Amino acid sequence: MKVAVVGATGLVGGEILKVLEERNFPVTEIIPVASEKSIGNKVSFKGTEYTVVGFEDAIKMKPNVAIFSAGGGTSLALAPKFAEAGITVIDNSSAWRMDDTKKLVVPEVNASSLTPEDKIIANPNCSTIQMVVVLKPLHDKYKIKRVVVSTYQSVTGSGKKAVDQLFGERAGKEIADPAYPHKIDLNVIPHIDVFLENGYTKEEMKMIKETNKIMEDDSIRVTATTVRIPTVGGHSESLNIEFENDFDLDEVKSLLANMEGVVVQDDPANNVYPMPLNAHGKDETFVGRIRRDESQANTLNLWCVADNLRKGAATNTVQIAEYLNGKGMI
Ligand code: 2RA
Repeated sequence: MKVAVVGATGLVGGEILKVLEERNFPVTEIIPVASEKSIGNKVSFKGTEYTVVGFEDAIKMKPNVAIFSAGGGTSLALAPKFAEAGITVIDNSSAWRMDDTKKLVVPEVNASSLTPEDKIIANPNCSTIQMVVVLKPLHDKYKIKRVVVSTYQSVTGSGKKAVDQLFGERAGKEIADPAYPHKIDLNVIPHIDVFLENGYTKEEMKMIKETNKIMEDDSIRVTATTVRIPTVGGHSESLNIEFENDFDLDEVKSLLANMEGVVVQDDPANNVYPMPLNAHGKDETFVGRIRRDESQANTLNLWCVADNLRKGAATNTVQIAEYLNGKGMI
């Protein structure tokens, strides 16, 4: 497989290269692609140095698949050009996610919806991905009515500039060009992406709309509050889930334990629960603090954590490529 990584010099691009390498995706050639200013730079993959090329050259090199992580504008402009040349695009930006003609895929949940005709495939938002892998087995069994989610999101979700802001502040440096409108070290910012007219942020609305699309069920009601915290290991989420039907707590734990990509870490007596420090660098979504909401019937509380650069971005895109390759679609 010839694999183009568009945005190869960014935080997620670097992670995609790492994940392709670690998961032994059958790569014969990596084509690192980036904007003008990075062309000619070197990127290393499995001990070989590859030169970063521009978009036009990348298309001429005819990769089987192009994994994009270069922002919405780049995706809108360039993904169709790759697709027209017969190259399957897996896109990590928000550009195509809510387009009715494009699939929005979390492989453990809805990969089976993919067909060879899908030439631009959207990768969901990081905070949505880890939530839906947890919701899926529970929805199948008890039918979800409503989800109330509050997130605690890592600064890595805002890119390198935000990581530099956190560590710069921690080192007592003056930050000339901060990623956030406030200090992030020793702080919590209830504001991710831009505010919309309804008072929610775009990140919150992504979690709502994307969940309905991926789960193929608009009847699931979702409400979200998304919050940035000064950590780098991954995103954490508190989920309150109301079901149509009653559930058994042990059965809930076993459904989650049997879900592909989910690991249950739930032993409060021994202080075992998911944390970003432990999820960092891992591909799974970790779930714990699983308990009944005693204020309401048929309702569950839990806590889930995943590395947002891995399962929330790079790993999910590579898993889509693995699925397509396994089915002979690329
Ligand atoms: C964030 N969801 O964490 C974004 C990244 N895609 O800010």
